[in-house]
Amino acid sequence: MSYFNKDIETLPLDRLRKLQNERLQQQLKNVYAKVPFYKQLFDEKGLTPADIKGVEDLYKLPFTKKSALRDNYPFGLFTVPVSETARLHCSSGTTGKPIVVGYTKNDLEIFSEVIARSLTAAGCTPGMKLQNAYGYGLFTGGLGLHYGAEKLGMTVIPISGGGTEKQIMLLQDFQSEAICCTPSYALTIAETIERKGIDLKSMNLKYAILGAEPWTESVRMEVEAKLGVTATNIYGLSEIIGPGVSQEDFEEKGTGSYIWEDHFYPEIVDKDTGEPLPEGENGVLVFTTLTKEAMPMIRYWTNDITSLYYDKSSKRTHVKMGQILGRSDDMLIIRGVNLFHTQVESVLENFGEFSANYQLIVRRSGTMDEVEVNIEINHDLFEGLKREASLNDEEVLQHDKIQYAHKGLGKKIKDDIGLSMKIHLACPGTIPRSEGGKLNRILDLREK
Ligand code: DLL
Repeated sequence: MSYFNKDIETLPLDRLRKLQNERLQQQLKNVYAKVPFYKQLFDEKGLTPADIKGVEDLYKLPFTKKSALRDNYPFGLFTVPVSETARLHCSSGTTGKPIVVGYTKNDLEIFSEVIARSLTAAGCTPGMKLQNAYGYGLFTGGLGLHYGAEKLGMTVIPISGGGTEKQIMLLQDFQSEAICCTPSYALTIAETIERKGIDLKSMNLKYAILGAEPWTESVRMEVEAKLGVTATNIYGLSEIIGPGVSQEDFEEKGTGSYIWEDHFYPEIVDKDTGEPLPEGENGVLVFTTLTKEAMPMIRYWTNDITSLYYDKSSKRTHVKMGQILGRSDDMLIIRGVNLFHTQVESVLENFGEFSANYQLIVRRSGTMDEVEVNIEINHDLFEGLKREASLNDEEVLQHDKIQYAHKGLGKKIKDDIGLSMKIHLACPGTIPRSEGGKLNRILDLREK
């Protein structure tokens, strides 16, 4: 196992807790003194920072939600004058104004440190070239990965998202060993390489660091096979720091991502009651930043649904989180059934006849909500059937083999998820792809 900061990454749990508690007390004193929003939260509960002795007392404090950032737009949650910040980033809100986050020089140091740890866990080493295909600009992905990779000693290729042909050209010409981008964009690049018949031997890619949107094992398998890489998950959110809040280790793929908890203390709580949930249970992920200076967050309600657990078999002591199952706010409720699009993705994993590209379209018909799964046929199967039986596109869609899988998929969705969904089969390459940014898998056409 490789570390960027072995002492901290393997710190025994009792010492990690002690460090967290010291940092938490300092942090709470700071926000109480400097941010009226937080002082009010404490006052309303009749609490002072001295009442929170350590992380085990955090449950006494209320949550901070995204609305707090909106209400205090743009700089109302900062502990320092804007002139003392070194950088500002934004994340798109669901409506209206963006969410603004600020960093002091020290915050940027920590940002780079957690990214350097993450890239090391992903398999990267100093001297490797990282093609950074996360968007540069207000989004935290581009610059976040950029400075962290430099801190690790990598050579960064700041290509940003999009421009797939150029991405592929540089992968070949520069022989980049690692790429970072959204999983859906990695699929776009992989499919383009396949379509153009480019030999993977002309490239030197070994690692892909994918995040910023939910993805599943089937996407991992497809990206790994088509790009010849080991793909790991990077997670984060602007409000907490950006990417690098947690990262999967490439030697422990599929067992969860380490949360760098000396900086970000996580909790899992019930999405309805807010009560803390035990290790292993799914609920809303909540973070308290322990070291952030410019814009600390206390019990920030991420809306992301996952679980936490300590992997006793690992040398790293920090807690692991599972894949993000979805967001509590983009969770669909269809005829009373809670639905995350990743549930449909998990069913699709069983059907090699289809590609990993799909979209869920939600419509209201009378008083009933209906979900349609728009799914592409696997490219090789499609072309194979076309060639073998000299069929046109429409005839391939009607082919027995495809119709059989179509019925099977409908039944398995009904059995596994408890909902009947309409399935619409599409030709390869016809469902929208990521152009470098996040991909929205759900098209909700219901009137709000
Ligand atoms: O997406 C930061 C980031 C950049 C993470 C690059 C990873 C790589 P925001 O734009 O603020 O920040 O969006 C944060 O994206 O609350 C999750 O819902 C989702 N998200 C981020 N990473 C993952 C992931 C960046 N690995 C929101 N898996 C978060 C699932 C993710 N969802």
